[in-house]
Amino acid sequence: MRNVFAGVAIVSATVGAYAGDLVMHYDRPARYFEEALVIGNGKLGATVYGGIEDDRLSLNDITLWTGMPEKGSENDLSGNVGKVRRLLDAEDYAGAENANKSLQGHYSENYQPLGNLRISYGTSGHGAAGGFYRGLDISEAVATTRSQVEDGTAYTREYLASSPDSVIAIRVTASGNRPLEFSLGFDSQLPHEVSWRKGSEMVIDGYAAAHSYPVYYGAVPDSLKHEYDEDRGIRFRTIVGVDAPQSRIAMSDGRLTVKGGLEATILISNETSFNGFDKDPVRSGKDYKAIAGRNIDNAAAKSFEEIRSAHVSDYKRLFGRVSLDLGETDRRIREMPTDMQLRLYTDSLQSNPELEALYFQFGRYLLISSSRTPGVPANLQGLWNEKLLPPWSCNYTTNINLEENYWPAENTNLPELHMPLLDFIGNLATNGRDTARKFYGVERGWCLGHNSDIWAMTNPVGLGAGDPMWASWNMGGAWLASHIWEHYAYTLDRDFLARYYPYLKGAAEFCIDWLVEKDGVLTTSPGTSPENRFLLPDGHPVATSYGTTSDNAMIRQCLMDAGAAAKTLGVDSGFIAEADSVLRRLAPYRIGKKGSLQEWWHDWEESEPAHRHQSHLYGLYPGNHIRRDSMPEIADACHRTLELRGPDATGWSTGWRVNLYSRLGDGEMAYTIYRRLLKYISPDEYVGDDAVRGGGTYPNLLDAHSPFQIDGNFGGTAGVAEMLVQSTMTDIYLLPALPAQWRDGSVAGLRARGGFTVGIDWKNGAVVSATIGSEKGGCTKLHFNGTSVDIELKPGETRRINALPR
Ligand code: FUC
Repeated sequence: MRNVFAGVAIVSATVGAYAGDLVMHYDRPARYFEEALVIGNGKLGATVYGGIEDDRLSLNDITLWTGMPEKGSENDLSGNVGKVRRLLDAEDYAGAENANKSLQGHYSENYQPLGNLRISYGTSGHGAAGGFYRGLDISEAVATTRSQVEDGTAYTREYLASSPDSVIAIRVTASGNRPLEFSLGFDSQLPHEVSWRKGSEMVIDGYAAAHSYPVYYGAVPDSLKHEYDEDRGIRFRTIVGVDAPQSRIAMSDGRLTVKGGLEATILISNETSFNGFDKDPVRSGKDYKAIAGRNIDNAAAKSFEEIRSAHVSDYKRLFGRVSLDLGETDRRIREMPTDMQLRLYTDSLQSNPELEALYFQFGRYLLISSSRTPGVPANLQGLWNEKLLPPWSCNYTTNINLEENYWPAENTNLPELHMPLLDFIGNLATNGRDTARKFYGVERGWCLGHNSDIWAMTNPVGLGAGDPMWASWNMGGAWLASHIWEHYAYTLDRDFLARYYPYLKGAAEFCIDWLVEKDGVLTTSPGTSPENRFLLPDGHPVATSYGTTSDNAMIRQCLMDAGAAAKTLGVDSGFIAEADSVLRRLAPYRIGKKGSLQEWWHDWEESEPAHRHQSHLYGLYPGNHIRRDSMPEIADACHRTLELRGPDATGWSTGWRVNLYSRLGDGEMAYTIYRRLLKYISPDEYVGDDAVRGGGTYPNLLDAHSPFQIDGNFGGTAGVAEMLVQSTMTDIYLLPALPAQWRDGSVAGLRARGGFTVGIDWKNGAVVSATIGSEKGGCTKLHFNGTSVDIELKPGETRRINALPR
């Protein structure tokens, strides 16, 4: 890796490298995944390497998973709950920890890579004589590679993933005298066959395993972790076609070659047979071959320009709703490649407000690119995965990661992109009834463990040997169901609430029936505090206990949200009364001997005081029942918890902490932690002495857990919005956690609870003017510059409020 400081002067002299503040740009092709640029239409996606002679797009379809629909648990294990509870009553925590493993079922399935499109320009002279450029313009969702050869010919490639046309389109152009010459090949780690269609289209038919195990499951060697079966599992068809009117196109040895002409368009379509979480993908699968064919035929009937312009306007309709200006970056810095900017930003105290705003907007770009498939939310890597055995199966982890993906959906004005998750909750609510009964003996409602997959698996994992600190947790339903109320709170969409309320109520009913009475209050038994452990007096670490603060917090929020939903809809008065009475009896928060929020029933020492999870702070964020105004001591204890956890964590944890500090009104710490999230991290396979590891941000601005997980990107984006606007159903707070570093700025298009859209212009840290709009009309109290104003808007009204000079 080059020394970035030495590179500053040289790079700033590169003409035209800077192309606007919403462009990521680089001066060389990607060598590693963590340098490559991701594009996606919410279903089909690619990681683009932009190689000069050999280009690679690693392809994904968000519906390509191993496995088959859930069959539910064969055994009823709920009889084991009593034993764990008895051991806990006897304070035999080590015994309870062991017994807790008897409440575990199978693991989730794995998300699979589709394959690679390899574009080989060979010796045809695409090699750069200088001026290599690789970039991703997130204001349009188009990636570009440009290179030049000696005779002045410039080659440009544009890559996009179109939602309106359901294809990936690549345009390759030569401007000069030297015509194009390249060949295309496809490879995949999945079983597949290549055939030809319509003379010059490459067709790849393949399938995923009917079952697989996670990479970390030691009982089965990696080579046996995938069970392939020609007659079971999700099928796919990929079609690659080229439109190059002035060229000769030929097929040989499984490759397409294109020679002559100055312009070519490559189209890729893909469809899988996945037809819903409960449908057999073979016997009741989608007509995937016909769909893949139709999509490429329709796109091939259009010019690249038509596909591009439909894509850009569709994308901008979503992306363009929010603008953010945090100030200007020094010209010499912003002309540097994005990875070098990130490194400089990490290694010095250099300010780079455009990079900070770019990271915020990149999270919105990623949500638009990965969350547009009904019932299939963005997974642990959004949708970009190259591995057959990806870290944590690239699945849905519900003790933080899946939910964090959706934190920016409402406040950064992308509510329709929340729907894949909200529909997925419906699938979980269906399967989770069986889990509630067979694992926990609870007859009402539904529940979910800490993992799920495209089949909406709900059981706790571990096969009887999983460590309870992560495997034995059943609050996934309670946590996820609060997203239903949040979507309503921001949109005031009553029809939505009426349709999804049963899932929220079902999650709450499970919680009510799972509670036990302990020392006169209600709490859970057994419970864990993801994924931390406490130390027994003999120093032994254990996770299984009764009465964990995070269980109580999630149940509290779930019952509050379910009650609010029932009241809004004017239904279920009996349930409202039941939820209210449980809320009154729920175990209260406690402050421990260190002044922090107590994580467990007893004030035990944590086995990892700097643990990445901080689930006991759930009520502060993403929940909203710990508030500085109504619970000041508890809020202070949350602050103390964060101080004790320290500044270093994984990407997602760091993103979470930005939001937590924002809720505490501590803009300086929120900003410090945001900078920490933007810490430069080297690609995982880079092995130089100067490699930087840990949680932060890779050169391509994807989040480093590490390895890559997308949740930190989304947490960071939500966190910036949270620093600028906070809201309840009755109040909106402007600039509640503005750091001194963002002295002057403006934001437009953020959303607030109560159905409002908010814009702010600020100077010297104070609001100069605010714009507040409402589609449905409503009242709120606007708090800014130490004062507050009551606002009432008619449907469709937007009002501008000028602040009096302070
Ligand atoms: C939880 C976290 C890990 C990781 C995994 C996907 O188990 O504790 O750090 O993010 O999910």
